[in-house]
Amino acid sequence: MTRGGRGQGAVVVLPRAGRSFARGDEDDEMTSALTENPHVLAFVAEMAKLCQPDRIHWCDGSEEERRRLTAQAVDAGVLIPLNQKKMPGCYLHRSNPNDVARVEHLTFICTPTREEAGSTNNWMAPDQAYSKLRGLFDGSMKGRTMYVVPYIMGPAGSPMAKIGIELTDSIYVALSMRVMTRMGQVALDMLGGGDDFNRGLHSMLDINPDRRFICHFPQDNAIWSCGSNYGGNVLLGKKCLALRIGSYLGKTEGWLAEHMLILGVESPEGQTTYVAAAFPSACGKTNFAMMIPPARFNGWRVTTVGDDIAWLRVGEDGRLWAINPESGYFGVAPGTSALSNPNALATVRKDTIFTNVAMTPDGEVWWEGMTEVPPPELIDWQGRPWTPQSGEKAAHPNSRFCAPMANNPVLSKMADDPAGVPISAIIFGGRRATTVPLVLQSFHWTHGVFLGATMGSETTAAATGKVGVVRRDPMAMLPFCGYDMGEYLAHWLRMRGSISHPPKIFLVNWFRKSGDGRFLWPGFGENMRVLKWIVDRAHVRVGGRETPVGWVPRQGDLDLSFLNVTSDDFDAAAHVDTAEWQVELEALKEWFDHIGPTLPPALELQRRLMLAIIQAGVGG
Ligand code: OXD
Ligand code: MN
Repeated sequence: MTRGGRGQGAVVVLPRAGRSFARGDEDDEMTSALTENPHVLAFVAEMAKLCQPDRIHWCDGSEEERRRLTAQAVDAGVLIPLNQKKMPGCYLHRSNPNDVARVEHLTFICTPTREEAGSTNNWMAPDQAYSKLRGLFDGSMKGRTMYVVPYIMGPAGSPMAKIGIELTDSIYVALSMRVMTRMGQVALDMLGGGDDFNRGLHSMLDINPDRRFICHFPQDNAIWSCGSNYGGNVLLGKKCLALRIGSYLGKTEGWLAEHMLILGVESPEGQTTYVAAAFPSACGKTNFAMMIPPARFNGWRVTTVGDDIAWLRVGEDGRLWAINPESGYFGVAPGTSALSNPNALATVRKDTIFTNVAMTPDGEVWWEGMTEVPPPELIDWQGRPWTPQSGEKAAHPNSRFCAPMANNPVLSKMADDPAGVPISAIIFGGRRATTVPLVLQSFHWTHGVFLGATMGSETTAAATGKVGVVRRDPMAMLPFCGYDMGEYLAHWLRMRGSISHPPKIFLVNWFRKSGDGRFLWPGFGENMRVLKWIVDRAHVRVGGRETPVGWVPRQGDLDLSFLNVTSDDFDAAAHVDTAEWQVELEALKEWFDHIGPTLPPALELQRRLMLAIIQAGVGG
C-alpha cells in the first residue's frame, strides 16, 4: 500500500491489481484518500480485499458530496424525491418488505464466553461469528461501491466522543450516517494517526433474512452487519456502537451508555435543569424530548439535547454529565402529529430521509396518526395505490424519519457542547396499565437502580394473545446491552461511588388505566406537570408523600390547574396500591432469577426489603 500527502493526491492501492481509490471521482484510477492514518488504511484495505468492491468512495461529509450521492441514489431508485418546493432536501426510501425493523433474534454479542454476553443476549463465539460472516462478506461487494464512512459519536473534540469507521455498500447508509453522526473529514481529523476507532463492516448482501446477522465484538471494538438495510441494523453508530459496544466500553472505562433522551427544562426565571429519561422503544421518547408545555406553563420551555441515546460520565464537579452521541433523529413516524409532536413535524420539513412512509399525490408524506382523516388517496409504503378503503396501513408501523437535529425548533443550545450537560434527574418509564403510579421518586441510588432494573411494559392482547404479561426491559436496554445484564446493573450500582452529587431517580407511567379501561392521564404536553414536579424534587423545593415503594406527589404538589382530569382520576393515577405491589415484587423474583447469578445481591435485598415493609403493613 502506498499513500501520498493529504489533499495532494493521496493514493491507496489495494491488493487487487489496478485498483485504487479516491475521494470524489470514483472512476479515477489514481486518486486520494482523506487520511494517512495507517490503521484506517489497513482496515479499509483488508475489508476491501474480503468484499471486493468495484469502487471505494471515501466520504468527506461535504454538502457537495451529499448532493452528488443523493443524485446517484435517486438515479439508482434508492431514493425517491419528495415535493422539493414543500419539503426541500427530503427523500423517500422504500425498504425491502422483509427488512423493516431491528432483528433482535439475529443480533449477537460475540464475547469469548457465553457468560460475558449474559442470559438476555444471543451469543456466538467470536471465531465462529467471524468465520461465518467472512464467508458471507466474501466478494459481497462485487459490482458495488464500498463507502468508507468515518464518523464521530458525540460533538467533535468532546472528551466523551468516540470515533467509528463504517464500511458499507449501501448509499442509503452513507447518506443517513451523514444525518445521524458528525461524518467525514471531521472524524478523520479528530482521529489523527490513532488506532482507537470502532471498525464497522456492513453489506446488504441480497437482503435475505437467512443471511442476516448483526454481530458485535466488544473486545475488538468491531461490528459486522449483513443482510439488512434497515436503520437500526445498519447505521452502525446508533444502536450497535452507541449502545451495545458503548455499554461495554462504559463498563471498562467507568461511564454509562444509555438508551435515554436528554432534555433541558427552562423555568420562567431562566434556570435550566437537565434530565435524562429511558423509555422502551416506540414509547414516545422523541415526543417527550420535544415536548411543548401546556399554556398554563407560560414561560416554561423544554429543549432537546437528544432523543434516543445518552453517554454519561462523572465530571470533575462530581455530577453526572451527558452528551447525545448522535446528531440526528431516527424517529418512528406513525403517531407523530400536530397534537403529539409539532416540533418533530417541523423538524422533518427539510433535509429528511423518510423510510417506508406513504406518499401523497403531491409528493408529500403521510402516516397513520398524522391527521385524523387520512387523505383520499396515497401511494403506500410498498409503492402501491392506497385509499382509506384498502384495509391496510398506508405507512409501515415502523416507518421512520431520519432528520438533522439542527432542524429542531427547540434544539438545546448545549446539544453540540463538547462538555455535555449536567444531569439533575434520571427518569425510567414503562407502559403499565396497573401498579406503577404516574410518578415515583426513589429513596436513593440503589433503590433507583432497582426501579430501572425492573421497569417493564405490559403486552397487549393484539401482540401476544396474553394480556398483562410484563416484559421487563431494564433501563430500556434489554435489546441494547452489550454484555451480561447482571454485570451491567452492578456497574450502575458501582457508579454511585464516584458520583458525589448523584441525580435523583424517578419512575413514571403515563399509561395507567382505570378499572373500565380508560387512560387516567392525558399524556403528551400535560406530562410537563409531572416533569415540573421531578425538576422541583431534584432541587428539593416541593413536597411529596412517602410510600413503601417511593415518594409520590400529593394533590397540591403537582400543578393540576386547567387540566381536564378529575381529582379522583389523578388520585387513581398516582396511587400506590400495596396489594398490587406485593404481587409485583413477588413476581420480580422470576425476572431476577432469569438475569442469573450475576444479579447484584443489593437488588434482591432491595426487593425483599420492599416486600417485607409491605407485608408488615407499614405505610401505603
Ligand atoms: C429503537 C430506536 O428501536 O430508537 O429504540 O429505533
Ligand atoms: Mn431507541
